[in-house]
Amino acid sequence: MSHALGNHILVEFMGCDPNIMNDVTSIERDMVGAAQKAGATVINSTFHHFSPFGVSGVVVIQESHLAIHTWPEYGYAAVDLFTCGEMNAWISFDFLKECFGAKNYSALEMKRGSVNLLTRNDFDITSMRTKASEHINPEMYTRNVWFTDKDENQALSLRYTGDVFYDVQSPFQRVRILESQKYGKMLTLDDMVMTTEKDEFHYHEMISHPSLFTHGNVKNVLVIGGGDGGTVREVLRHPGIEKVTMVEIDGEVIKACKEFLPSIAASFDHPKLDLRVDDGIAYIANANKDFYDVIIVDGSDPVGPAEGLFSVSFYTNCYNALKEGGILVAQGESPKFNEKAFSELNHTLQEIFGKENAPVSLFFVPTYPTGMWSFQYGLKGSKHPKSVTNLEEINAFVEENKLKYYNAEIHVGSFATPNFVKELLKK
Ligand code: SPD
Repeated sequence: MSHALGNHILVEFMGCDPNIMNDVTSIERDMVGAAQKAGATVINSTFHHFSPFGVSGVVVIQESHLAIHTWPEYGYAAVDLFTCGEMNAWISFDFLKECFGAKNYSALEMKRGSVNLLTRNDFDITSMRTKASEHINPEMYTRNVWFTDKDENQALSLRYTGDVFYDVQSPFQRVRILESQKYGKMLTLDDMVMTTEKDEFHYHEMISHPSLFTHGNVKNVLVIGGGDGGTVREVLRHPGIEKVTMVEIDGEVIKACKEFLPSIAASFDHPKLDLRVDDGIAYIANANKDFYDVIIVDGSDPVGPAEGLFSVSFYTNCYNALKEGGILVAQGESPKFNEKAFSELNHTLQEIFGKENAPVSLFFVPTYPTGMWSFQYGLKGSKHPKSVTNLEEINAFVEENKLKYYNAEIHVGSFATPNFVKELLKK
């Protein structure tokens, strides 16, 4: 048989463990491990997870590359093992078969670059190869693992270290703490970014302070959701508040954040906090009438356990539980990412609180898809957040608490709506 430059094994792994097929971290580790097991020198790895399912990635090795695409819903992985030189790619094959728990497989081996069909150019690359190898440190290969939060048409990807600090499938959702390169540790629920160490203040300051300063005399607050603790941390900065009740459905979220995001989960031991692990939807259905000054709904997106946080009955119950003059503020989705959920929620609030009593505030979150996000209000009284007069008090509070996003100008400005948003809000 004539000599070839490379050897290409095209592998079909079938009947693989679907959880492994959807786990970008373990696939990256196994693919790098497969290369190393066969004696290859790893240069770089790039892996992406696609929500809701699937992983794609490449390990570049000095001897060529290993690549993978997975379809967890079929327990299937398409793998390419392309090698040059002496490396035995069948060692990588055996290793991956084991790691993925493949029940069946097929493999097609192909020689690439038959030398008797090629004409060799007349230049010497030996010195270049020696020089290149001086720059390679096999212990320090570059990892390029990406977490992608997306729908069918748009995505936001964050590069992360590949390290997983927490990964638990709770009765409600998959709860993970990963570490992003740019924004530090982050909480993800079912493949969606919830919060990160370095930009959480955008969200948590803006969900809390505008309603509290608009009301002006808040004593009793209810927070539904908010398991990472950032919202109650901000609310509890207001000294006049007497009691904050927080109802989070998933104890795993609280546990994960207490351990790995302590700067966000900073106030769970506060004496004014009544922390309950319970279903917020059932809680508000049975709550006292005319009881709370402010209700904050810090929920996830309208899929999975948070779906009910977007329903008419839920907001009707919130309305009833608010005192006269009370304010509701809810995580309102994005007018650029999920327009439908955004406008439907506002229409619901207009229906329950009145057309003029459902304002929207817009703010930026770099780690949410499109970066443009909203909080939506229900006002059970005539005080509109745009017309706050206590601007000096706000700025003194901002100064004292060293806030990083919210201030008096942002308070007023965030309630200005671009024309395309006005269109979305029209009924
Ligand atoms: N797509 C993200 C929706 C925001 C959900 N809430 C975040 C929790 C922060 N406390």
